[in-house]
Order: sequence, then structure tokens, then C-alpha cells
Amino acid sequence: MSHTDLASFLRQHQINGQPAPSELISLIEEVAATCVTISGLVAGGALTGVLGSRGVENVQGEVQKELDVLSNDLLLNNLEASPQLSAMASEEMEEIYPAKTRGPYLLLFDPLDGSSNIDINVSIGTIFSVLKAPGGAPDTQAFLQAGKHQVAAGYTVYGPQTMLVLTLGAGVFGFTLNPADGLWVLTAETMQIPADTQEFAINMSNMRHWAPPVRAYIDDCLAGKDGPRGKDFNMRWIAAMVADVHRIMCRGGVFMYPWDKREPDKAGKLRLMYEANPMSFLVEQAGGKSIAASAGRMLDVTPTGLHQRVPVILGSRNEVEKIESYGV
Ligand code: AFP
Repeated sequence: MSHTDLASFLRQHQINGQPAPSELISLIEEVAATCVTISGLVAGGALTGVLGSRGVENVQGEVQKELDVLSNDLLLNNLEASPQLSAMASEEMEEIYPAKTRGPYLLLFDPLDGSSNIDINVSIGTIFSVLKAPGGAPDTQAFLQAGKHQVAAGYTVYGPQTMLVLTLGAGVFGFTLNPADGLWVLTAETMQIPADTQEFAINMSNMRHWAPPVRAYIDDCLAGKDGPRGKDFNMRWIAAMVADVHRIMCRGGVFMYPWDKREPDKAGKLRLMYEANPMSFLVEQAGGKSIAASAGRMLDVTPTGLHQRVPVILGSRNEVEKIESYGV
């Protein structure tokens, strides 16, 4: 049983033979410490007053949950004075949030992913992404960097255990929160996604709205071992990207949130900068693949807006390539 905690791990971790920059280590620790606080709020549920809705809409046009706002405020309040940051961006805020200093990094986050699960006691999480600050006064344009420029990404999943899954560009590592002392303990070294899978994650209720290639791929999976795939498939949909991606990080699979014709002007539901890009960095670092459907490699997509939406297909490399072969 590992007894390496996050602090020790970060100080011995090597990236291309070099130690991680001390400013990046500090930033990761500040984010991880805030997630410990969020974990405590989540665990308290009705006892900590985090359930229910704020009754107002965020920039996404989604009704904000109490925990969306509390998590967002915790990250802003805990990090705004960080000497490591120039600015932050959040799913919950239309504009960027300048930090009090001009530090070397930009932080983006979805403070509470899977909000529809909060009130029914199903896994939710926090997703974050770190970019280098280009210097000078931060503006929205400074954030619009392709995902391949991320220097770190991670998520915490508040489930039966609270886990932090993290990459600094040299593999993916999983830490389990020890509730007894609030320390993150290394429990998964160099996580790898199996190249093949028999499990897909998609919201099947949208089937009639999908483009034909997506429909054809899922139909062939549903045809099972007597169909063109020659094997049976399983389906999972937790309705929290962070939990569906964590399952894929642990045992393989593919996650799909494709474009559909319900809102044809939207490229997809999920957001590029603080959902698709950090998850895609982690997936690629674990040997998987992530594409924005016909737009190709997710991490190559040049952002055009802070809250830009993209179609997302990620997970086991060979299965994502199989999906690509349908012409999605
Ligand atoms: P919420 O945070 O509004 O619950 O949305 C979660 C999410 O962005 C992503 O985490 C899920 O994979 C996806 O939406 C679920 O979308 P559906 O509710 O349409 O299945």
C-alpha cells in the first residue's frame, strides 16, 4: 500500500528528466486542497446545505445548483491571491477572473461537473486545466490556447471514494483522499486505458437526434456478437463526464457526446476549454484517444471562445479509431 502523498509525489515527479516547476507544484497543491474542502461539502449533502438550486441561470443557460456556486466561490477565493496565477476562467462565469498577481499560469475549471447528480447522491466532480500565462494583463485571448499547450490537467471525483486524477504531461496518476487526515495518497501509478473495449457511454435517449454515422456505430454495437462487431457491448451513462471518464481511465471504454439536431447550431453539449481539453490531455497521457468528431484530435482544436462547445468522442484508442471509420 503506497504511503506517498501528493506533496511528496509532486516533488519527486520528473517531466522529461526535469523536476516539475515549483510554481506548478504549488498551484496543483492549492487546487487539490480546495477540492478537499469541496469534498467535505459534497459529503455533507443536506447537512451542509449544498443541495438544491440557486434558481438563477449561468452563462451556459443552465440553472445553477447551490454546490455549483459554492464550489466556484471556493476556487476563486482560495486561488485569487495565488502568486502562481494570472487569471482564472470557470464554466460558471461569463468573463475571465483576473488574479491579484501576474503569476506564470492560467487556471480553468468546471467547479462542479454533473450538477444534475447532486440531489440524488450520485458521483460528481471538479475538472481543471492549467495553461501558461503569456504575460502582461490577462485577457480572454490569453486563454484561447489549443489543448496541446496545457501544462497540467486533472479531475476530482466525489464518489464512494474521493479521488484526484492528475497529469503534468508525464503520465497519469491517481490519488485517494484519506478522510482521516485530509491527505491525497498515491493509489494509482501511470494509469493506462486498454486499447480495446466492449463498453460505450452515451445518452441513448438522444438516439433519434444523432447524425447517421453515430447512429450506425451504436446500432452495430447493439447488434452484439451476431452483428458486424462480432462481440456484445455493455453501456454505461452516469451523466457526469468526470465519473464516466474515470471509469474509462480505470477499465477502458468510449465516451461520446456527439453533435445532435436538437440544437443544430451547437457543435455539442460539452465545453472545450474546461471539460473536453483537460479530459483529453488525461486520456492521451493514459494511451487513449480523443477527437472532436470530424474536427479531429481534440488537443489540436484552436479555441474561438471561452465557452465554446465541441462534440466529444474519447477513450480506448482502437475503439475511437473504429468510431472514426464510420465517418463521424
Ligand atoms: P450538468 O453539470 O449540467 O449535470 O451536465 C453534466 C455534463 O456536462 C457532463 O458532465 C455529462 O456527461 C453530460 O452533461 C450529461 O448530459 P445529459 O444530461 O444530456 O446526459
